[in-house]
Amino acid sequence: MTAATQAWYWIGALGMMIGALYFGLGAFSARKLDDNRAEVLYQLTFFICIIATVLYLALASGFGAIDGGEGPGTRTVWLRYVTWILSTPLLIMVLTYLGRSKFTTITALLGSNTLMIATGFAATAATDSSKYTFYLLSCGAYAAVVYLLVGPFRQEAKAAYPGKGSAFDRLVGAHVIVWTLYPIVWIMSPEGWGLFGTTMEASLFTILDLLSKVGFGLLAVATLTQLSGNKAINPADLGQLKSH
Ligand code: RET
Repeated sequence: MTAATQAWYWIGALGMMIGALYFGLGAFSARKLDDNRAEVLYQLTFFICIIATVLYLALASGFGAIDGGEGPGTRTVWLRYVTWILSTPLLIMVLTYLGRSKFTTITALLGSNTLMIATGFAATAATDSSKYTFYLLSCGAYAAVVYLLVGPFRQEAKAAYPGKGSAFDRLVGAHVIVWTLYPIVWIMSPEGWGLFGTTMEASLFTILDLLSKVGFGLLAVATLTQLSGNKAINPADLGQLKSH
């Protein structure tokens, strides 16, 4: 591991720690205010960040990677797959909780996501050309994740929050843009074609992880405030008012 790669891992650990602290405090204050929905989101984002903090500390300490040099397909940062398999389902919980998704949408998302990380790990671990078969399988599973978010997830969220659907367009948009960059970085990195080196790979994945965990967590909390803050007048409530 180069000193620059290690520096990026420290940046990751620090960023995740700040995120964990912020979301952890948020969970406490939401509990005090008896704001159950906010507490759920803060709890999930807290755990996402605290898990990542510990794993970035492990990476910075030199654990979790098998370094075969700079050539294409020679480096395996297997600990990343441990962090991803733990954090991505929690991120999906954040989204589907916010969007009041159907259970079948949640299970399909969780299943496709796990398949994506499992085949992605096989792609990283493989040293012959089967690497690219696994990579394509992983991309297929990711396409299912995108389909479920853009289709059923958005539809259900918009039905649950009439007139406020644009908040979910923004949320899904941010999510899809950041997640799509992962396979692009992977194929260009030493895990794939080796178009750039391990330091660049470490920096790009660290930035993407900070965006998808801390950045997305902040966006999710802001979306909840927007959805519950400026409440639209509920016709049913009006009926009740009249009858008083
Ligand atoms: C891999 C390589 C194989 C093809 C695909 C990939 C996608 C990975 C993704 C990871 C997202 C991780 C996140 C972590 C944040 O905590 C495994 C790189 C499709 C989308 C969001």
